[in-house]
Amino acid sequence: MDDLNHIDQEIQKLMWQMRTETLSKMKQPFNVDEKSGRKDLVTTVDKSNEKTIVTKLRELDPDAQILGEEGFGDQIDKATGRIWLIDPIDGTMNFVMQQNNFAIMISLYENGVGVLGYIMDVMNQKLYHGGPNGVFVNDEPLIAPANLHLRDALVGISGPLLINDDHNMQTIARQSRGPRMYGSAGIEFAKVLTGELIGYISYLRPWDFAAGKILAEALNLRVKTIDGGSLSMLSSNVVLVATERASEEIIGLAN
Ligand code: 2AM
Ligand code: CA
Repeated sequence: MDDLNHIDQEIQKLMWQMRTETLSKMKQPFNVDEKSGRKDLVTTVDKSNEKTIVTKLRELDPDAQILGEEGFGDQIDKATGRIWLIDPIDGTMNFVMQQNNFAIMISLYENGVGVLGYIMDVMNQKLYHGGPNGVFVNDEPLIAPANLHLRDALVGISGPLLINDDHNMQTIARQSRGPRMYGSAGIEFAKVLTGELIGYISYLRPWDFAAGKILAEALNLRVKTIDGGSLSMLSSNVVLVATERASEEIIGLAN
């Protein structure tokens, strides 16, 4: 394998290339299919993005395994060794309905430990990237957000969790300064990294939270399941990312 710094530079370039390609494909007609139902979409752009990313990762890191949402990577049953996770469009519903508020995400884990994470906010032209040694937005270093209490800040909560009041989400929303809902895990993780949100709670699959978890933990944020446990990297979890104080408060209210 090439050294990590070289890989990091190459993936940053790839993320900007994927942004350009996604913008140009978005302006042309593309097909939209339903996966599990009318609220779970996939487009030809999701699929072609994933194919391009898988091809590049195979070239850069041939011995690693790849877990991609649309299935162009490998079948993975153990979180050991080097694993790349890909979400080729995160917030596909927003991509289709709004042409805004969606992300492209890639991350690298080694034996379950986060190494590199990338979240591209396509429409705002912002690449959140880094690893345990530091987090950047484009070329600017990010500093850890203030360790605020839930009552002093806005909290991101996914639509289904809040509507159904799962894990007392309506109480949690009421105790904050207000809930917000953006419909893309990548965009919401980015808002927690910058301190716009004190936290974010959603039912997520591994590629939805993998990149955000690496960047958040590097900024001293807590990333856990809603009952305070550690996340499984190979299955869905109700994920809570938040400041240390808000994380304790939210876990207390949710259980
Ligand atoms: P996706 O667009 O990559 O599928 C929407 O609330 C956010 O939650 C998006 O980041 C979406 O990712 C993610 N998500 C995870 N599980 C989902 C599910 N079962 N249905 C819809 N969105 C889901
Ligand atoms: Ca996706």
